[in-house]
Amino acid sequence: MDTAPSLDQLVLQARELFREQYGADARWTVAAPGRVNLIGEHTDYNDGYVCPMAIERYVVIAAGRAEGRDAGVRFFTALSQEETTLRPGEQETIDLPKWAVYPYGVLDLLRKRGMMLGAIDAVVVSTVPLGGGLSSSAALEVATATLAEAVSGQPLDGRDKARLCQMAENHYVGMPCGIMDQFSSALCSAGEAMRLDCRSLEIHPVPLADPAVSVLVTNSNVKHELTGSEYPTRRKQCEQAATALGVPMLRDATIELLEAKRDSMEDVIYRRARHIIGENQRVIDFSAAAAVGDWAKAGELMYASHAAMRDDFEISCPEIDALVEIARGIGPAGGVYGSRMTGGGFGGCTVTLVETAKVDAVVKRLLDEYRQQTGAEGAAFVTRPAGGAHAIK
Ligand code: GAF
Repeated sequence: MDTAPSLDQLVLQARELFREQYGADARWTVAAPGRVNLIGEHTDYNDGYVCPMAIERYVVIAAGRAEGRDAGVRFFTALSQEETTLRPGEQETIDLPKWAVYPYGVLDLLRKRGMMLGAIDAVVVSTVPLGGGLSSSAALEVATATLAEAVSGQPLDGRDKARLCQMAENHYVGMPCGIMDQFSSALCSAGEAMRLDCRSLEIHPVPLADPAVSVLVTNSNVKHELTGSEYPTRRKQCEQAATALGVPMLRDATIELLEAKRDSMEDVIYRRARHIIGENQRVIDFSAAAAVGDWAKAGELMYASHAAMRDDFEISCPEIDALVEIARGIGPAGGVYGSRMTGGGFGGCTVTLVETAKVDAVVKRLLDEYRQQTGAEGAAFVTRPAGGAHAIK
C-alpha cells in the first residue's frame, strides 16, 4: 500500500524547507487537497452532476514576506527543485516553466481584481500524484489562491475562489476544464463526498461514514498522450449533441429525447450524449444509494459508469480497463463493491469501493494481476474524505 506523509508532517516539511531556502520562519502556511471523483465524469462542463471527495493528499505552500526586493512571488518547488519568481501582469506564460503557469494564472486574475501581494517567498511541497487524474493542478491553483487570501487578509467566497482557479486553468494554461476539480479542492468537507450540481453550484453532502467501507484509489501509472487533444474534442462533441437535441446544455436532455432524435444524429455524437445523460442520472442514484449504505447498488452504478466511459465516451484505455475488470473479478465475495476510472481519462487512476476488512487482500490481488496482465506497476492507497483548502495555524 502506498503511504504518504500526513498533512501535519507535510506542513512541517514545508516550513523546514522554507527555513532552509530563505533563512527565516514562514509566516503563512496553506494546504489544498487533491480529489477523487466517485462518479460523474465529464458531466461538469455539461452543467450536470458530479460526486467528488477531497483526498488525504495535499499541496502545501509555506511563505513569508521578502524584504528588500521588488514585488513578485518567488516559488521554490520541492518536486523539481526549481525556483521561479512570478510577477503577475509582467510575464508571458510561454516564458514560465509549465508548473508555474497554474499559480501565475491565479495571481494574475487576483491582480486584475486589485489583490496585490507584494514581495513574497514561498516553497511548494505536494503529495498529490502528478498526472494521475487526482487534480494536482487544481490543488496548486487553490493553494495559491488560499495563500493570497492569507497574505492579503481578504477572504474570497469559496465558490468565487473555485471559479477564479478554473478561469486560471482555462485562460492561462489553456485547458478547457469544468468546475469540479477546483470546487472540490476548495470546498469539500472532511468525512463526506459531495454531490455537486455544476449549474447552480449547490452542494448536497454524501456522508461516507460507514467504517466498513473504504475508498481505494489505484494508480495505473500510465498516461496516454491523448488527454491534451481529446478533452476539448469531447467538450465540442457535447455542445454539438446539445445543439442537435435543441437543448441549452446536455444537462437539459433526457434519454427519451435522445432516443427520439437518434436517427438524425451522427453515431459518435449520439454516444457522447448517451454517456452524459446516463451519467447524470447515475450520480443522483449513486448518492442516494451511498446515503443509505446500499453499496451493492452504488458499486453496480460505478461499473455502469465505467462501461459508458469506455464504450460511449471513449476515454478509457487498456490498462485502466484491466484494473476495473480485475476488481470486478474479485467481486463482493473478495470485498469489492464497485470500481471505475476516475478523472479526465486516458490513464490515471481507478476508484474502488472496498470492504475495509479486506482492503489489504484486494490491493495485493489488484496490483499482482495488473502487473501480470499489463507489465505495468500500479500503486494504491486508501483515503478518507478530506476537508477543503485552508490556512494552517
Ligand atoms: C478533468 C477536468 F478538469 C474536470 O473539470 C472534469 O471535466 C474531469 O476531467 C472529468 O470529469 O479533471
